[in-house]
Amino acid sequence: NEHKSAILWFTGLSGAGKSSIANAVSLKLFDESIQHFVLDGDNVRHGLNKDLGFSEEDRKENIRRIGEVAKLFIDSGQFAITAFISPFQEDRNDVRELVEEDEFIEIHVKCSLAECEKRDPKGLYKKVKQGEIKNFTGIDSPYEAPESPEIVVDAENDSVEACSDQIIAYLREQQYI
Ligand code: GGZ
Repeated sequence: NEHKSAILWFTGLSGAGKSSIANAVSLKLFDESIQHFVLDGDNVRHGLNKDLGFSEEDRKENIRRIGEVAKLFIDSGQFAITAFISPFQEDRNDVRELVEEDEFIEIHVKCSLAECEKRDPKGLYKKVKQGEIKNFTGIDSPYEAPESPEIVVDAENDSVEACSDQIIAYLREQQYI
């Protein structure tokens, strides 16, 4: 289908809902036959980036490689949807610089740490409390919220469905799709 491709760059805390919302957006694009691919921890951190951990340096390299892969998808005419914490503004800015100005859409999946800890979908915050995981984002590793994201979704109060609708509406308004 006719569209202008871009990177939909999700950023937010662990448990905020990045992957769920990214997958909901993916379903909606699929329904309209719009080519795209979702990059997330499951298909990147276990393969291409399995040599990387969660130190500041490794997170930086993680994001750099994901940015380069996302750019390849744009070059192939597809949307790249990325769902990583990507905690540092500088690293996200570096990815923005890789592509044309209108090809990077930064999406803040906003949800408070308290709510993420309460949801704890993978039991990771519990493990952090028990001292089993170190350098966890939001606890003992920093998260820098986006300074000027194209989109902010309120993942604390709005449903996955509503957040994904908001993103699709943006893509229509800005005439990407
Ligand atoms: C943050 C961690 C950590 C630490 C393991 N800090 O909720 P999840 O499980 O599925 O998402 C988190 C994922 C974060 O990987 P990213 O590649 O998105 O991070 S970054 O962009 O900062 O490079 C979490 C799990 O991996 N996880 N240890 N210490 N999240």
